[in-house]
Amino acid sequence: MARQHYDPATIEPKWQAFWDEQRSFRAVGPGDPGFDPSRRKYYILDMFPYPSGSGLHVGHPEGYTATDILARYRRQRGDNVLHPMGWDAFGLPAEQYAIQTGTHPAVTTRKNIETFKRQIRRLGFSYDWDRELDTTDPAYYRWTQWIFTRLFDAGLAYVAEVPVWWCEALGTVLANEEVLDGRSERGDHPCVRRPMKQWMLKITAFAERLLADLEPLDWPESIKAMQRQWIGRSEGAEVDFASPGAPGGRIRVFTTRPDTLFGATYMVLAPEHPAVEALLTKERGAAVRAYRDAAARKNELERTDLAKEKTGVFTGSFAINPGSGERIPVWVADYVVMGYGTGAIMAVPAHDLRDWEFATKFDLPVRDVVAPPPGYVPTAAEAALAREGKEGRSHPFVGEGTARNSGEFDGLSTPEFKQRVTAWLAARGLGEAKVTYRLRDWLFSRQRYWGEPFPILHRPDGSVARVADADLPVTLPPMQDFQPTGRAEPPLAKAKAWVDAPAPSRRETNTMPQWAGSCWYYLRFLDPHNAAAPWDKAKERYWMPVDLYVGGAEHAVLHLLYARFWHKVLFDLGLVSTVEPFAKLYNQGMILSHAYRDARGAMVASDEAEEGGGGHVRKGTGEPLERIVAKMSKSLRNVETPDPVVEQYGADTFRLYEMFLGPLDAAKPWNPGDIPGVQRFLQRVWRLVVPEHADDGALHAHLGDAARPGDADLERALDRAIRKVTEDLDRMAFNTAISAMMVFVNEATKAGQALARGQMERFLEILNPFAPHLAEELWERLGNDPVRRPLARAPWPTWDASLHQDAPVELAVQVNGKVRGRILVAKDASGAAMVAAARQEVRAQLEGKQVVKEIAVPGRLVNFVVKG
Ligand code: ANZ
Repeated sequence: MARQHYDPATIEPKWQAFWDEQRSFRAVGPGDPGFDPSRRKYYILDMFPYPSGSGLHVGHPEGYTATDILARYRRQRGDNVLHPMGWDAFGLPAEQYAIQTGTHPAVTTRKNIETFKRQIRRLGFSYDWDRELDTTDPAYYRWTQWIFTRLFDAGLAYVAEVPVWWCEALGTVLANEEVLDGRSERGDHPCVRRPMKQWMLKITAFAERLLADLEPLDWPESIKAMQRQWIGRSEGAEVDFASPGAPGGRIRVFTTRPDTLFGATYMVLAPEHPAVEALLTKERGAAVRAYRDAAARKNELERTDLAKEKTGVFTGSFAINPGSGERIPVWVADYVVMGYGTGAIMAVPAHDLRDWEFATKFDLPVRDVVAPPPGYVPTAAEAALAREGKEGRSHPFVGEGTARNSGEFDGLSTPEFKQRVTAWLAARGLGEAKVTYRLRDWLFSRQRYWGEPFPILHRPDGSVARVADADLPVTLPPMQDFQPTGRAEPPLAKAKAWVDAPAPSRRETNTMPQWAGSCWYYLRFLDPHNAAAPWDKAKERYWMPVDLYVGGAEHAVLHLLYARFWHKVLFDLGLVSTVEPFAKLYNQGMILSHAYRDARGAMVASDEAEEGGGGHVRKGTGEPLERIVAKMSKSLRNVETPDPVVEQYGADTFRLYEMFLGPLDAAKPWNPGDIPGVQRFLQRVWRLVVPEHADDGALHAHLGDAARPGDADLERALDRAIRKVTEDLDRMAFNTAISAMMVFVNEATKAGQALARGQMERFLEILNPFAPHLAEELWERLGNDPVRRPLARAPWPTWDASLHQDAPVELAVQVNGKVRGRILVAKDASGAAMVAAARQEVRAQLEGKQVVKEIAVPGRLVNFVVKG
């Protein structure tokens, strides 16, 4: 007799083919045959990947496995699950690769998508592949362009000559969000500021809503904080200072501390401020112009960094402080930037660190106007700037306190003073309350080839118009030479026939940034084959918002802010029904790898090290190395990929191992040494059903009889496992759910013939989301017809509350607030368990209706709010 092994290499392809054939994971929405509105919808989305040339690394399937487990779990719970996958395939790497190798980016992209798809499919994820999309497909970007035309029509897309980040190495401009500390986020190349004509999107018009609407979202607090910080709301006032030489006779400043008005002893304009030219006097002219030219060569960070030595020049002109009535000098200095507030400040050296430093350097007067509260201790930054002898104070004070040296306002607290002085200025026509945001408009054009062309025409008279809907998409022209020109002129300018096709108008030759396609892909998934509209409105109303969005925290600002912005534009146009796209966001933690460090602390790539001398040593030299946990990177050659693991152990083991590494949101190292242990667990599950020596397809004899009752102890163990797995899935605690299943399998193995078939089936129902290939195989071997009774749709098992210590409690089950039944559940039943039991109870009343909300109040009631 043959030995019957657990053999993932035969089981896994078999079930993957079965799911494909059966279209087991097809999501059914309004308008589709078989749509059942009474089922609760669940839209669960992964951040779709950029299909890079190197294929999947083990970090990709971390989130995908988690969402797949939840998608499968929700299907078993009876939800109508939408779980799609696609490709974010425009962008720089494909283009750079194309330039290096001479292969067209369309070809590279197609190949990379194939690789990604093959790798992802091998892991058995339950995506609805009928909805697959690719942002570089003209049938997709037709609608990206269509949305752009809506932004254009709404006045939210405009061309401006703005100082932008130009990256010489990449040959393109970049958005603020793509430049960190003056270097490109991609490739870490130096960037410089220069004025260029660019397409901008008016995201600033949405600043307040982007901020306010964050609050109710179920998102990690850290991500919300980053978005808030990026939007950067500042409350303060704008104040006019009379200055005869300035245009209009006044200079307007923005300040967050109008209460320090009497302490403003000089003013500063940004070098690019339009009033500079009018203010400079004959004697000062040459010095000011020279200074302005030098400032243009620095970037914003270099200019505003507190640690940098302050520089500046006096214009020769003066202004009047509207509070103190004093005549104060007007300077130009590059620590004031043009893009923020009004580009001019009132300088209050006693209460602002930069002003203090500047005043110290140029020997400008300091006037102390805020008394610190009693017991106040200077901050480190304040103390660092200490200098004896000015007005009896030794350091600046930037906190809040009580006004002094401020005329009629003396004695007021900082917040009171702010209000009073703002009203006082407003009454005299000298200023007003003002809210300012750090957020800048979104620089939306790139001088690259591999992106969406703008649906824009330049007319002979110099005006711009958008391409008519009927003429979309504007497809990328096939080109051989798409090298960036290195000048402001984009590569598309070289496609002369394409540019001139709409003669006498000419096409816009910039392309959209990579973020464009990902701003709305979650909407296209709802209706991916619609050729008449980007999506059907009824489908959008049904599926949106995304119930759970899982991806890396690196998208805290860029993608998530841009997508929220577009969504709000679409909402205002009546094209979507929710104000926010993603109700719940979850960030998976980073999977780390290993690297080595030599005695001098230098990093050593993983393939240069080997085991030796009781530790690790450098190959060849034997020099001792320290093994450390490090991020996966090409340069350290420590990128772990799923393929070898799946090859050797199978997809189910891979999935389980990924989830067993630790909590989903934690950073954790990849330790392949632990993989065999995980596989042993699955082998034990196999053995519970399949005897070691038997004919092909044979079962343990004691599982043959479906009517045979199970052992009571085992029943309790199973109940505990079901309960724990259910509760853990509801809080996305996958690793502890796996532990609970391991505990049960140990018990079941020990119990031997006491395991009943019904018990094994219930166990397979909870194992299924985690290890679906193995679960399906055993489910079938137990005699279930996978077509007529598919495990993928088998109801999620409930546990018997009476087997637990606590006496069960009675809950009222309501439909739209009216009591329709009563159920018994365990005293500490989870919300999900209460709802599952309640649903059974009022099945009949829910039939044909759409449940829009479920309210579970422990110990009291479950209420279904239904429509229809
Ligand atoms: C007077 C003052 C007194 C200020 C004081 C601060 C403290 P946030 O909070 O980031 O909004 N400022 C305004 N426009 C600027 C510009 N274009 N470039 C550089 N600095 C600028 O910062 C607002 C404060 O930053 C403003 O309030 C202004 O200095 C400065 F005790 O005005 B303050």
